[in-house]
Amino acid sequence: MTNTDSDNSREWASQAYALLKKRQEEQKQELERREEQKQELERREEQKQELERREEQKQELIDKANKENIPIVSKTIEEPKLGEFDDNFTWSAMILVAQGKKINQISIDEIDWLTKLRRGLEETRKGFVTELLDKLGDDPLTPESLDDLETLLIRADVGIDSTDKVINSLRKKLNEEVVGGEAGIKFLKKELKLIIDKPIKNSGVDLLVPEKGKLNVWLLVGVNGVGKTTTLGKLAYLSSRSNYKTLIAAADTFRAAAVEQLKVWGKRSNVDVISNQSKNADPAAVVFDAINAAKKRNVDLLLVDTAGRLQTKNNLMDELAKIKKIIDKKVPDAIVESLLVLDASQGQNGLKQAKSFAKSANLSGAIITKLDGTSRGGVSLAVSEEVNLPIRFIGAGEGIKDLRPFNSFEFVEALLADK
Ligand SMILES: Nc1nc2c(ncn2[C@@H]2O[C@H](COP(=O)(O)OP(=O)(O)OP(=O)(O)O)[C@@H](O)[C@H]2O)c(=O)[nH]1
Ligand SMILES: [Mg+2]
Repeated sequence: MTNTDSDNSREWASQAYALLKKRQEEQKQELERREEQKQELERREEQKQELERREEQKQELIDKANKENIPIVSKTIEEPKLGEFDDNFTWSAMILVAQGKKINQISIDEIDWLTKLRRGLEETRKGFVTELLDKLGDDPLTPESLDDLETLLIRADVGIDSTDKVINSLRKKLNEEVVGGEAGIKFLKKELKLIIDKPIKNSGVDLLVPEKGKLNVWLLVGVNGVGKTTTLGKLAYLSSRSNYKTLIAAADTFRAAAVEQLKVWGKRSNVDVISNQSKNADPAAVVFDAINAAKKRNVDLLLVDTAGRLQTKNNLMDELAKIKKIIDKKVPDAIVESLLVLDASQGQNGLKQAKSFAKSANLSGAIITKLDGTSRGGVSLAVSEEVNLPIRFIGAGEGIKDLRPFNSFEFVEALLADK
């Protein structure tokens, strides 16, 4: 081998080595790549199995919930906690017992609500009962104390008609017998309850619930800002919690943010919202779509949110009439409720609204909102007496659980609670 040959061989060997090294490097990388791929596949398989396992668990829970009638609602809603053993608890428990509840039937939810109701009516009570009790003392009622009571009732927005009714009954009783302070309050409670109960009795329905096996359509109507959308959100929660298949129709197409507001409420209670995002969409067309969806999905309760204000050329009542017409045409056997939402804090103004809606909107009931923190809770009585509307629900707060079916006993007890 010559020197040149030797140099060439060395060069060749070096190139071969470099090549082999490169090939080995590539093989190593290929192996690493395959290993990674394998691991990725395994990871995905594990994830898939995990998802399937969770899905199975979820289905099991749903089946179990359905079987045992346990409501399935979003976990994000905070459950009320048992507070102190205080005056609020004692009063609430006593109200439940007075209605025939057994100790083991009492829930924290109920105590929580009654506490809210009593607290909510505090302002109304302050300017009314507290003063009344101060004036009455332990002495028997006199014609003068009746005059005081009359003023107080009017001031609490109870309305002239209801006030007249109560005062006349009390006067009649006074003519017949001596009535002490405590007996006077008891009689007052009875009279107020009679006034509130009358339209409820007349309607033939003590407690408004969706009728199973039929499509129930509840329209929420009222002027702007009274709490229609919030109330609808709370109703959706109550309804889905009670295992009614529920759907929401976003028929307030006037206010741009209304649909988003409803979707947030829908999400909280796992209820779908049917909407049409396009500008100036026709509310009746949204209701049309919602009814189609409701029929397809076998919905029990369709909740319809409506606008509180429209462009001036459109009339609120015309729009409501159009919505009603669509419902009557598409589902003539649906059970339709037109519920007027009233903001208690608007007092006599709210009463005026109720009267004008009642004239043209063919209402079947009322929902009183914002009873928390107003001194005008007495307006509920005026709605019953002067507009003859059964009160179906009351709201006392902005939370999802701050709405309950109306219970006249609880309401009057909270209104006239003596502390
Ligand atoms: N404190 C209190 N606030 C309430 C209650 N119900 C509703 N609200 C508040 O009232 C405001 C108006 O409520 P909405 O539900 O938007 O009223 P709306 O009638 O749908 O209003 P429009 O769609 O504009 O006609 C909101 O800030 C609610 O949080 C209640 O019971 N108590
Ligand atoms: Mg609204």
